[in-house]
Amino acid sequence: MKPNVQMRPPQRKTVEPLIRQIEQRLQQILSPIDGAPRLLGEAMRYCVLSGGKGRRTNAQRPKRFRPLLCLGGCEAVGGTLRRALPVACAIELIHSYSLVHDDLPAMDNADERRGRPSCHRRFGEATAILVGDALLTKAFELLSANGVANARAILRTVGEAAGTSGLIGGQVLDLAISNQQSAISIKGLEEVAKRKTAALMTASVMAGGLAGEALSQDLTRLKTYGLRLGLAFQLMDDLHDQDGFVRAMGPEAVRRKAKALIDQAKRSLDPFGQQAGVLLELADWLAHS
Ligand code: GRG
Repeated sequence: MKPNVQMRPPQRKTVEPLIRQIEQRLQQILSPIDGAPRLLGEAMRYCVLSGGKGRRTNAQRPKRFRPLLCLGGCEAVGGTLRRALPVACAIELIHSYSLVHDDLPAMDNADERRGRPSCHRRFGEATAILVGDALLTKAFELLSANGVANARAILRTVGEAAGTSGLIGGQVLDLAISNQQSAISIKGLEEVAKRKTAALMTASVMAGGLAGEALSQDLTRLKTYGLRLGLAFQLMDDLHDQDGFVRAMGPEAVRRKAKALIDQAKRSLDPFGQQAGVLLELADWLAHS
């Protein structure tokens, strides 16, 4: 059984006000939800929002890591954070959908998520499937709304990361690997991590850059940062869970690899100077999580 040790949410000073803004905007987006039957709205809010009833500790609250990456990407290129906020929240809805579906009996069959009953345990399986569908759909509605700069490029970037070459493809590979009897290769683990974890994180930071009207060379830098940080995130997550890479490589090698990737991710931000403050802070948080 996996130990229930989770990474704590980032709490440093620059990031805290951003988390508050993300929480407020998610509240606005999800209450009320146009046309949603009462039960569907309630279940969507239960899965996404931090507050409400439940026995969550601070460490079990959603970290909002992907929306923070998005706001950080926008800040790095000198964009206005306000313009990236709907994009950041849309990506958090996609992340939340993937967790709801990942917990389903046909996938990970998890009874708990973030310290309280998973969506299907609380609302039933059919509702949980529809909650995931509704969150994913809502995200694309937000991304295509008026006022989002570079909306077409953002839609494509996020769509690719959520789809067959990203989250969904990664989940299918992961399920296939879990069904094999043989030991998992490090290469196989990396392929899954790139798709399941790094793809949406990379898209988050790039979408922030696009919302901030980044130049193409800056987008390439953000992409490099996202890929490195995303892989490091999975390594750190596995260290907490003593799973995946830790079983294949051992904890010390995993820690060394994560540290090297985080250092490389930070170096790819050098050209942004102090404007990359949030992205640097997120990298430091991950290194010490
Ligand atoms: C069902 C399409 C589909 C995809 C599922 C996200 C996912 C793919 C599976 C969840 C299991 C897992 C270990 C994924 C790797 C990414 C990861 C570490 C997710 C957890 O993200 P955190 O730590 O969660 O940011 P919070 O709760 O803070 O939002």
